[in-house]
Amino acid sequence: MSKRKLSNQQRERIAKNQRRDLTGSDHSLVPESKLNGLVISHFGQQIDVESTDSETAGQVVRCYQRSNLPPLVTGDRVVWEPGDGHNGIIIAQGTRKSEFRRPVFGGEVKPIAANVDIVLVVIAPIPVPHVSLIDRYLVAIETIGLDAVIVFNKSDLLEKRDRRAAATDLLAVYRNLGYPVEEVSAIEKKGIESLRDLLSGTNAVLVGQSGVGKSSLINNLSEKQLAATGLLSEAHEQGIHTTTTSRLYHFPTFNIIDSPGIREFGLGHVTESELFDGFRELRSLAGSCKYRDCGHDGEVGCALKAAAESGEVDPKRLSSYFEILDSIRNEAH
Ligand SMILES: Nc1nc2c(ncn2[C@@H]2O[C@H](COP(=O)(O)OP(=O)(O)O)[C@@H](O)[C@H]2O)c(=O)[nH]1
Ligand SMILES: [Mg+2]
Ligand SMILES: [Zn+2]
Repeated sequence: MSKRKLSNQQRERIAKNQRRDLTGSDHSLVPESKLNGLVISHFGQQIDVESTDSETAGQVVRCYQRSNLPPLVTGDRVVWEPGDGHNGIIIAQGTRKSEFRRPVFGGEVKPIAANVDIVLVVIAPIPVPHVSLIDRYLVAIETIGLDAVIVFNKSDLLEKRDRRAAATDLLAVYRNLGYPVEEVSAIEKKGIESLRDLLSGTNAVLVGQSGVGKSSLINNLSEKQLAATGLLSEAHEQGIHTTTTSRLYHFPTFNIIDSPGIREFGLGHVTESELFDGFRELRSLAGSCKYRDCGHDGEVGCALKAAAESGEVDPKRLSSYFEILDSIRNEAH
């Protein structure tokens, strides 16, 4: 996608054209000089907007947003106007069908992608996955009502037997819960076809720790290099941040948003009852404890304790639930 400025000729043609309004508002309300667009990426004050109007569709123009608009994110539908020179100005935001959020330090909630319907939680043998991080993502996804898929990348690194065993155990937990699990290798292009099929017709966002291979997956889903990838630092086995902002990529049958890697994922905006519901296997146990105010902390007649003992609920998931519960209680103070 090249950044080109709209020629005067194009602008005139645009002005003459009847346009679709993708923000869902009344067509007649969009004045003629205005264009529909899609936020592709965001760098501080500057936002790359791709025109979605037929005449200029696909062209990306760097824009600023009117100060009365809320913060915009990748995937937002907008109405914009070509300005002087290279830049444009965003004058309206379309309604969001969905918004994938994560809180940043200090408890502030920050959306990272709009209008997505599926979230790919990417994990890998290295960096070693944290169950509680996976579960935090799943709670955030369940709370918003989006579909979650676990993508286990770098399957080429599973030659070592202990690593293979650990991965099998971990993935079994999520498979048993009914989450789709895709084992892939971006580098060896394994499992890529199946991932492509699963993505068909969706707007997806990739999330997960830095260094798991999100950008590499984007590059290997297509035939050409699209996203910058980072080298894993040998010493820390953590990814070097090369993706610093979310960016949307178009594929023939789907769209996918690459997001920057994160080390921590808080859930400041999630309530205790949302957390409970975010663990799908716990939902059916709501209200089944003997005491209404059960703290699920070893109390007599606790349904969670019983479910863990009978094997109905995975003990790893239950301890992850408690760990997150503790952290949201602490974040609330
Ligand atoms: N062995 C192996 N390495 C991979 C694979 N996918 C990505 N990597 C490496 O992991 C590192 C981080 O990849 P990157 O895509 O930047 O991760 P991101 O931070 O999640 O976007 C790079 O050195 C990649 O070459 C894979 O399938 N197998
Ligand atoms: Mg990246
Ligand atoms: Zn209980």
